[in-house]
Amino acid sequence: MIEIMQPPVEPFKIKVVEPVTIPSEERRKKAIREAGFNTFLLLSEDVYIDILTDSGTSAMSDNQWAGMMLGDEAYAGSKNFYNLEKAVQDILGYKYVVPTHQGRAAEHLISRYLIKPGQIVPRNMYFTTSKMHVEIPGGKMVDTVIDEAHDPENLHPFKGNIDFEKLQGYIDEYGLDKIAFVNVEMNVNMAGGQPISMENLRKLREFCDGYKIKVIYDITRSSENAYFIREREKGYENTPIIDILNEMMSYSDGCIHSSKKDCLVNIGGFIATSDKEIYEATRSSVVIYEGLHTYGGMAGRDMEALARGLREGTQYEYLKYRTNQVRYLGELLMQANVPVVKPIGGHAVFINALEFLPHLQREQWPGQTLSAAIYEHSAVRTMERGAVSIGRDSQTGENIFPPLELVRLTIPRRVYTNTHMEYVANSVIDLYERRDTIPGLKMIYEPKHLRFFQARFEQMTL
Ligand code: PM9
Repeated sequence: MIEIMQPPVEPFKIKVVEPVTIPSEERRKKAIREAGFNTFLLLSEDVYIDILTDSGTSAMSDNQWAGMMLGDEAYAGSKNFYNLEKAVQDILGYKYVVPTHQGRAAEHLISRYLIKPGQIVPRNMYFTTSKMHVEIPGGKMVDTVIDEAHDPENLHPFKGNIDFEKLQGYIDEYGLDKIAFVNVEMNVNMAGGQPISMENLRKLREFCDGYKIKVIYDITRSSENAYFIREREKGYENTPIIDILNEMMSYSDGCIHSSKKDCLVNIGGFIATSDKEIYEATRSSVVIYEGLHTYGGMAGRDMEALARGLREGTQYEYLKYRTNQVRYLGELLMQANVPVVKPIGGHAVFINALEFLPHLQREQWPGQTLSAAIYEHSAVRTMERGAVSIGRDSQTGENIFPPLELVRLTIPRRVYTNTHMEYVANSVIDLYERRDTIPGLKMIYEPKHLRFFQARFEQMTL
């Protein structure tokens, strides 16, 4: 029997509220069919609790909103850019910042510069947009995460770690000149929000120095990763989060950031580096695709909110509450034996759809099916993270069926109360009790890129 923690105490009070209602059963049934059983195609007003994503869905603080009023909307040289640059230097230790409107724009600029056709990018598990931006310039993403990350039951404390034998294997197989760079994600999203250890990052730096390979991070969820390092890695128990972040970043050549997650803002992203060549190349291309290098697609006010959110999102008490709220939901589900990825990650609870719906074939899209069923049952919007998300093999065109076929219950930051978490848990547990009545889906429309966003499905008969 799992012992459930006390619900975590919020380190804030609520100043503004947004009314939400539970749509009727009849409306939910209609809405999910109109959306082709794809939760991305639901209207927000048809959703009661929106745990589709933690991206751009945070509640900002009064300090961030105050910063919005100080937006300097000058085309060039906005003072908010310099505040952002200073925050990146203080919190992450990089010298240079190239702002972008969000994470995938940063991925685009880095990939254009560093990847040549035929090259590979080893990474500790793929992410959807990251993989796409490796493939567009003619590259291929290959997986170097440890095997434990592919096993939902394995309790390894750092399931985001890189397996150096796998990495060496790719160098031997493809040759050194075919490695564009090594890409490292913090708190690996598709593995369940699982951290990478400082020891692993340090070793990777040494390994890559030996071959003169560049190391580029995806630091989208690095503050949550830093919190787990402090909680789980020997020697860091009393280290301030900012010091942990500075050390983590010191082992890289640069990074991309989707600031819509850890930085508690609704829009924003950047590239940061201390390498002058990477800086100059991406600063030069940002003006083609995003905007001038002192705004890169963001308004001045958005850069100010981001500069403040980057600092706020590293506060220890906040990170403790944040990760514990996710854990609380996970423990409520585990207590009722709902199969979830363990240990519970930083930003989301991931349900193992293969275990939840064992009567479905992989071609019946168990993750997609479960995500649609949760919505229909309770107006809770979640997201499939399995075969629909990974898409097809770019060379053979065949569907890929990854070991992890998951549904992600992604918790926006500072938005939902612990009672909301209990509503979500009770709804999922109720559905689990009658799981064998849920029929699978058939894909009837598949867009060319990132199909999970727009694909449509039809319900099959049981
Ligand atoms: N992540 C998420 O919900 C939003 C888009 S996919 C549904 O998890 C990583 C690790 C991400 C990420 C976005 C991006 C792209 C890069 N790396 O969404 O373009 O989790 O800001 O960032 C999403 P943007």
